[in-house]
Parts: sequence; structure tokens; C-alpha cells
Amino acid sequence: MKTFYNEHHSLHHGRHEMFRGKLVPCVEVPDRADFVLRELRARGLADIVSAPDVDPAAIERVHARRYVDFLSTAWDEWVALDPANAELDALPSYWPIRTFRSDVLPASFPARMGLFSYDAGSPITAGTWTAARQGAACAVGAADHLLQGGRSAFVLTRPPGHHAGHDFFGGYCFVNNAAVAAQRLRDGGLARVAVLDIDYHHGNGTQAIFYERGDVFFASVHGDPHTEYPYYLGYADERGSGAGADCNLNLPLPRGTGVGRWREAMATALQAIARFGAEALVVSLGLDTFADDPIAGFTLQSGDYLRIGDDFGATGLPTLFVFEGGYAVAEVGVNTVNVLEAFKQRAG
Ligand code: OKP
Ligand code: ZN
Repeated sequence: MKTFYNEHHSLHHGRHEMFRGKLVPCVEVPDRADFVLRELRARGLADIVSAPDVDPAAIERVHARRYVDFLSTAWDEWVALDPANAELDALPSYWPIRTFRSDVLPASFPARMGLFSYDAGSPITAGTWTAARQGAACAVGAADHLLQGGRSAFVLTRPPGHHAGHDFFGGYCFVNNAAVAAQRLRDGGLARVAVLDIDYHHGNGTQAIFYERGDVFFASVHGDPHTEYPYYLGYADERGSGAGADCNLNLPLPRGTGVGRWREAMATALQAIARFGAEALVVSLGLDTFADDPIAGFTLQSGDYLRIGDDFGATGLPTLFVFEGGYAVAEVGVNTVNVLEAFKQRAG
């Protein structure tokens, strides 16, 4: 399986996120991707390709132009506020919640930070835009590989993407790599594409991007948003609307869920995707379902990821894996490569 590796990922290196009234060290760190790359190499599975730079139009197929413009200049504007900001991460402090306007683009940079975000845990750093843009380049490269007849591909990038919406960042995500890939597959001629998100946290950004569309099915297995981030989306009654009615499937599970019940939910999602008639599958591959993950609550073990990879291989669908969460840094490489190796053994 080809790995489209974002060699610029560590240009995004946040120092702090806001958590319970304090700035705490970031959970989403460059080491995460480095451990995955190391494990691919150790197991002889490192067929690494780097993608050419991305046509901004491919990103703007799923993100608003004014949001992309904001991301591309955000760091410079942050430093322009005060040269001392160069030593700090940019975090938002104000948000236009209900009754405020979101059509006006304020001149104030801190005001625009809030307009284009939904939490205070996703710092923008000097290299965030370069890293995120290169991640999208990898997503496009991987999609093009499938369009040329490739059976599978892996996008190894960070920051992750599935919380990023049409015009907002949050949940450590800035550009929605899975959505960019799914849209690229559509634009390349596939009539129906599915995204299955198995990160512990609901992929609110991906869901929202495709919610009213009948050509991209979104399914997600995740921690129940009543108690788990991102809280405000990911409930079972969200089934799509308009042309997208019945093209959205959320399977929330309680904190503490183990592999048995988890795999039943994944089987339900795969059945729905087969019924939909998807011609290709994009997997938002989060590994924070792992028992020892520091910010999540399921109890999957390393060996379980082999069975999950096998389940994906059994679908027979061209499959594009996109790296999302997974914060047990020492184990994230083994867990990721277990999925990919078992997939390959089943699917060839
Ligand atoms: C991103 B992805 C931890 C608080 C949790 C946000 C979680 C984002 C998860 N200090 N804050 O889905 O893995
Ligand atoms: Zn997650």
C-alpha cells in the first residue's frame, strides 16, 4: 500500500491548548506521525510517496474561499498584532454564537479567529497552514492513485482533519483531509463515495460538509456526544437532509465500550455503505479508540486493530485511509500499521 506522507507535518507544532481554565501542553504532537512512519519502516511496509503541491481549487471544493484565505495569512496577522506573539501560539477568545452575525468579516484578527473556529484547543502556529495544505496535497495524491486503479492508499499526515468544517477549525483540525479526498474521488468520476469515520470523536466537520448531499455517504462510530467531545453533533437522529436524507449514519457508543460491541457497530456501518452502493471508501482512521488513549474512553487493544483491518479488506472496496487521532504515542504506530497490514493481507 502506498503511503502519501506529509513530510512537512512537524511544521505544525502547537505548544498549548486551553483545558479547564489552564493552558496545558498539546496532545496532538509531531511524534504521533513519526511513530507511524517508523513502524511502517520496521515492518517493511514503507512504500512512501510524497505528493506534489496541491491546487488550492481542490481544497476549495470543500472549504470556503474566505476560510482558506484566513488560514493562509493567520500566522502573519497574529504576529502583526504584536511581534512578541511570534513566541506564542494563536488561540481564539471570542465566538459569534447564536444571535451574532457571521456574514460580516471583521477587520480585527482576534474576531476572525473566533468566526472561523469552535474551540480553544486548536492552536495556530507558524507552520500550521503549510502543514495542513501539504496534508490536503497527500489526500489529493491518494485519491488520484485510487482513480488510476490503485486498490488502497494511506494518507499519513497531521494535524488531523475530521473536525474541520466548510469554514471552521477546531478539535486540532484545520483542513478536512478525508473530505478533500472524498470530493476528489467524486470529481474524478466516481458516482458514489462513502466516508467511514472510526476515530473516537465524532467527525462533525466531515458530516456537516456532506450532510445535504446524496453522493457522499457519511458513517461514524464514536463516543456518545452526550458525554464526549465534540458534544454538539454526532447523535443517532442525524440522518442527513434534502438530497442527503438517509445518507448519514451515526453510531454513538457509551464510554467504556469494548471491541465486541464496537465491531458490531462497524459492521452495521459497512452494511449501510454497501447498500448505498459506494464505489470507494475513505476511512477516517483515528486510533484513539485504544484502551490507553489519554483523551478517549473505549477499550480496544492493539491486536484488535488487526481484525479491524481485516474487516476493511473484506469489503472489496478501493479504500483510502486517512490518519486522524490517536494520542497514546508509543502505541499509535503499532495500532495504525496493524490495521493497514491486516487490510493488505485480506485485500491483496
Ligand atoms: C481530535 B481528534 C483534551 C481535551 C479534548 C479536543 C479533542 C479533539 C480530538 N485536553 N479536546 O478527533 O482525535
Ligand atoms: Zn479523536
